[in-house]
Amino acid sequence: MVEGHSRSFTSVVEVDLELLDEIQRRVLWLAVRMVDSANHDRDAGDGVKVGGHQASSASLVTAMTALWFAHLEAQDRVAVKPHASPVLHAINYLLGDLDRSYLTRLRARGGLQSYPSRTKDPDRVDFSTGSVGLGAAAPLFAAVTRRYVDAHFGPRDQARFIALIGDAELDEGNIWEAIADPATQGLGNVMWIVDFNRQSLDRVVPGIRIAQWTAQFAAAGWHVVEVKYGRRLHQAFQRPGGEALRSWLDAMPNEQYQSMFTLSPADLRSRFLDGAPADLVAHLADTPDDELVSLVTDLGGHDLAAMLEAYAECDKVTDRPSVVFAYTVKGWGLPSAGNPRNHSALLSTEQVADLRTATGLTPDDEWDRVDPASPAGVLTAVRREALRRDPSRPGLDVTVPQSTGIRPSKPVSTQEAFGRVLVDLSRDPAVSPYLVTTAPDVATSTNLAGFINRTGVFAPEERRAWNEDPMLRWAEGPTGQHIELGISEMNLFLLLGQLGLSWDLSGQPLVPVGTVYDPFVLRGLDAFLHATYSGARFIVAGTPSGVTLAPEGGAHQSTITASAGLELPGVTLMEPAYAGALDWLLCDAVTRVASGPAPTTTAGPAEPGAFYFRLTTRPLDQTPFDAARARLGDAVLRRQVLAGGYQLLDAFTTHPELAGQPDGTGRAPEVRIAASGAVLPEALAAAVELADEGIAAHVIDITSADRLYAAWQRTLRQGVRTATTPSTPGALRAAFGTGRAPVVTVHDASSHAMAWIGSALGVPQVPLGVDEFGQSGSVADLYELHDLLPGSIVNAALAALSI
Ligand SMILES: Cc1ncc(C[n+]2csc(CCOP(=O)(O)OP(=O)(O)O)c2C)c(N)n1
Ligand SMILES: [Mg+2]
Repeated sequence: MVEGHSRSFTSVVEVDLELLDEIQRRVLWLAVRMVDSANHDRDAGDGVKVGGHQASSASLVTAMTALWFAHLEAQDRVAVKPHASPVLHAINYLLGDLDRSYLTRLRARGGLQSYPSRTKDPDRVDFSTGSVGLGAAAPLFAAVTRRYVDAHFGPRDQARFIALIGDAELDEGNIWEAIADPATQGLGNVMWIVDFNRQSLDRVVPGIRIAQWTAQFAAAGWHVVEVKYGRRLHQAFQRPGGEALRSWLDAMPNEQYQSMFTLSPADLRSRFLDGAPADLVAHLADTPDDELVSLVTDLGGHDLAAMLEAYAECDKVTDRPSVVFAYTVKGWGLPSAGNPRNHSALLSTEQVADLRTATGLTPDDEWDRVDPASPAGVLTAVRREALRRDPSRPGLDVTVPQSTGIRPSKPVSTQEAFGRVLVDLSRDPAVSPYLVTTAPDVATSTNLAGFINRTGVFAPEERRAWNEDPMLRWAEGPTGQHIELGISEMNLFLLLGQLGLSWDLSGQPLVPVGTVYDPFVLRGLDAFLHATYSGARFIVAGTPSGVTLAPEGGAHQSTITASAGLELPGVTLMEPAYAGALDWLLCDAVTRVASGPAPTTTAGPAEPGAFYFRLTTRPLDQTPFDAARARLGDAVLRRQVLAGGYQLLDAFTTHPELAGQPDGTGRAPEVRIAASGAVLPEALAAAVELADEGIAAHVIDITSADRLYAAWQRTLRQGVRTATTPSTPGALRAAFGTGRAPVVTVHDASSHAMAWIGSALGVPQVPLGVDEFGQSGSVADLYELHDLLPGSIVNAALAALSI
């Protein structure tokens, strides 16, 4: 089959293996029947196949039964590969953590999710999985988080962070990015268990890859264990002539080995011995066909003792993470075992009936838990107690200031203001201990240096600084509050996601803040999604963004990130232009992250998830914001900034002559220019030009298109659901007023991101934005290329007035 070192089974396992075997048969049955029921007992009537993965589930039954019924402790956290979710639910059910009614509601609305979900499943799920590769890496970053939490807040009860992953998940690059990063080194409480069934979705994984993979793990500093053969094969190897059997098996390619599973016992013999040396053929001549089948398919991943021994061996290695390659059979114990087409194959009703009978069940008791009075029932009760956990507190009891009072007198960029506000918050003794920043090698270029100078860089042990840099004190040690990552945006979002779940997975809420070059948010987008789908709470600054990063050219200019931030569920996109607005928004986001999901703060009900600040390095004159502050007052302005937008410039205040007579005669035509972020100066300049042409142009600063859109959607949905006329949401009315003037939107991002505002207000709109790749140049060059200069905004306003 495949080369590599296999293990011996001499150590004593203090568990009753027969009991465990009885339980694993029940787990297999429940997992298979759950999928069967979802497909055959329910009819949604929509013609869409329900699906499910019986074979992928079966291959992890042994590993998972061994874990939950003989290895895990209450504090341990486990990620389960997406397609084994029925196994997890079956185990949770047997342990009393899931009501029986859910067993027939796999993949049904409000029922069990097809893939483990922290936020949507009713039972205990430590990590959401689904997009392969991410579930594997999540516990690794949860362990990074635990190491940080222990260093800063004192050690908690020890926990192991475990991932059960499919072998084809190792094709995902994020796996290798995760294990290569120095931040994940040395974590002895991490164990990955690879379900090494040598099959992916489409095929038998070609060739022999185990040697390459084990070498890659070892090179990254991991402890590698292979659980290759089961007890019967090991015994056979010990007998005279056994070495030939072992060499033959070790050398056999995956494809040949896998092809045996679908054959009759007699055919299997000839396939197995096809080309074999004469002494091996003779050696096996006396072994009956049936016995030969069970012998050559006896893999270690289905040997409970071998798996438990491997787990124990990993526990002994405390200075680095461990990976266990468990050789398994996809479809173990099922008629579809090893079949290359078994990934989504479902057992027939007859095959399910046979499995039911073989498990010792009838249709009357098929969904029952094990008899509590039986030895298996007693073991189950013991394990239920052993795994009981107290609920964690989701939020911090701290008062975060509403503002740091930043009032720059000179032009300043939002990126610089972000750095200054963070430094200020790090001086606040109530908030500071919980702030933790991270960046993928862009900490200094995204203005985190000030924070790092104050708090230091996190390292498990004190490290000597070899370079004394007067600008950046890169002091590394256990008290540092910045976690530096290599250039992997996947790792950034994976870490932010786990820092943002620290309240649950490490019993300590944190306020995580990440920074990333905005164009490369897309590089980590799937991990961003995974984090927010998992319910993580954090702040991320994408900076610099847009074509305003003019000299850097098209490869560094982000255009679709605003849309991504706006559309991602669980993420609130914010794009302020002025330092004062950024200060309020950032303090508010810190408050919301700190408070946890419960609505306990003065900031009102907490929004779910993450807060994404899209920032720039373009210094902006702050006087227009100061004028709006003077006009509206701090309280009103703050409320509107937080709600998503405010009127930055009222044309009738700056140009009273345009307002005409008190009776309305002589009033100038009106237009509203709504801009977000770096382009506000152009919007203001266009308003001046329009005033010269006798047009009253009001300027609205959109601080969060996302919040305005969400407010609009809420009123729309309410109208749709109750068949009533939707009202204009308060936040939009506050920013835009009640007039009917047309709108021009201006955004250093795809024009599409704010193209809905006209609809929301029921008025004509011309959306300006960046819909092509940019190139190098000055800001003015790029704004000219993409029609963002005042002249283009003026023309857009005239066009809007003529629609
Ligand atoms: C990122 C991503 N790409 C593709 C898929 C679709 N997919 C689901 S399982 C699978 C194959 C997984 O094979 P393996 O990890 O070996 O799991 P097995 O079913 O063999 O246990 C694929 C391609 C996915 N879920 N996520
Ligand atoms: Mg596989």
